[in-house]
Amino acid sequence: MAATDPDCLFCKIVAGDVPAEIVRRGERTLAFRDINPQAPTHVLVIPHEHFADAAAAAAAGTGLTDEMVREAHEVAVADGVAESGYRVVFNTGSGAGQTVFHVHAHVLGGRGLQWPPG
Ligand code: IU
Repeated sequence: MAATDPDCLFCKIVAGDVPAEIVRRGERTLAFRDINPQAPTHVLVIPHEHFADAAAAAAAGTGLTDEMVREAHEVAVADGVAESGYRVVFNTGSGAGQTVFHVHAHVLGGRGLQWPPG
């Protein structure tokens, strides 16, 4: 049985207890639009299973982070931003801006993206 955290907002979205604008459902992942979009395409790809961050998900050794990146690409294709370029971001740790401690890949596209990021 996959790990869940009853206090985790994204676990509640996976369970359907908190609404979200879902754009893709995978076997192990869910993709939904960010409520505070930073670009025309701003989608979060999350696993059903609860891991605090990308490093923890990768350490499980089940290919989950690969799957999240594949799903991020499918989101970009579906939103028509794959060809112009898009960004996949895993904020890891509060110092890097992580505020929700259920691993999520931000998929950002549809506008020019600056480097380095802020
Ligand atoms: P962060 O990398 O942990 O900072 O990203 C969390 C994101 O989750 C952030 O962009 C929020 O706008 C987003 N989010 C959301 O989409 N729905 C919510 O109910 C909450 C946060 I709370």
